[in-house]
Amino acid sequence: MKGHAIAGPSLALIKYWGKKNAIENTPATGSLAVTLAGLESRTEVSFDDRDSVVVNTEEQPLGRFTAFLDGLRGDLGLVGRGLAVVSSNNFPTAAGLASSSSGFAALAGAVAALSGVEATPERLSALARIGSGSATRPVFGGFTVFDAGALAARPEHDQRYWPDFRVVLCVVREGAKATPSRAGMESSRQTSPYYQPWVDTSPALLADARVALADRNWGRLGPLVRQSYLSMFGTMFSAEPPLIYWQPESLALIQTLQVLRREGFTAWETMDAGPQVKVFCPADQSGALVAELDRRVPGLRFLTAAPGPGLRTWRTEGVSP
Ligand code: 2P0
Repeated sequence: MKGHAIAGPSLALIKYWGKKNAIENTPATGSLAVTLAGLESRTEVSFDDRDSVVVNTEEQPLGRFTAFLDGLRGDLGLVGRGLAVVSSNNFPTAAGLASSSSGFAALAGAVAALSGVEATPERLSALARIGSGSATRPVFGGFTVFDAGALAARPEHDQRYWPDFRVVLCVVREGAKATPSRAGMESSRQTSPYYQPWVDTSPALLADARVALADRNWGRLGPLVRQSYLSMFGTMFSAEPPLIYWQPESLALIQTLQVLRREGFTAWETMDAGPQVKVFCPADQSGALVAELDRRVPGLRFLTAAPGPGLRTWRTEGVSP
């Protein structure tokens, strides 16, 4: 018997950075995100004598996974059962393309499917949270909100809500990042003088962005998206030691996008805990935008994604130990 799940990465327009409660893994700042289509974490889980986790054909140290698997077992009636996890991503892993959001959502979904428990999306979202805060969000498709202090994310608008919405992912570096988000946000919290102002200003950003999204208003949403990521990076740059995920091409893209906006493009970038730049734009501009970015900042790989579906899970029967 196997449990299976597919999840897309959750890309935040308004960012989660910092924890309200590190044990419960609840966020200090509410986030608003879009689940992406076409980029996928696929996970299958079966019972085994011991736990094992393979990601993209490489066996992983269990460190980060043990507490998560224990949490899933406790909630889903699987205490004492070993779990063999095999997962793969069809996009760069641990590089700031939100692979932990899709990976942990898919893992929660696959274990739930294996258990046979009919878990609601809200319960799956809360389970995914123990793996990664951002993994609460892609349990739902389309646009999602994960409020400060919340145990689960909630759906805001479904996948079909804004058919004109695209994300151009500019892949600056393919390798894994040096500092995982969890360590980075904790360092910001402990050492940055701008961390508390970041937390204090984030509710208004989230509220305003939800209104702009409800109006499908690029002109209002774009500056809020920019404010959120640059404020988040303010806490990273001012941490001790400073946390600098940007690469020269990241800055070149940010500056090029300022020029392209002046030239008439509706395109607003964001970044996460990595060097990649993600650009939100209307569908009919995405092709020309990629062509201009490629011309002005050559040598990068570009992926374009629309809002995608939420977590899909199923179970297959077969020999089970
Ligand atoms: C986000 N990020 O809202 C923000 C923006 C990265 C930058 O959520 O400690 O991997 O596992 O809860 O979810 C990445 O943080 O951190 C993240 P943990 P997570 O998408």
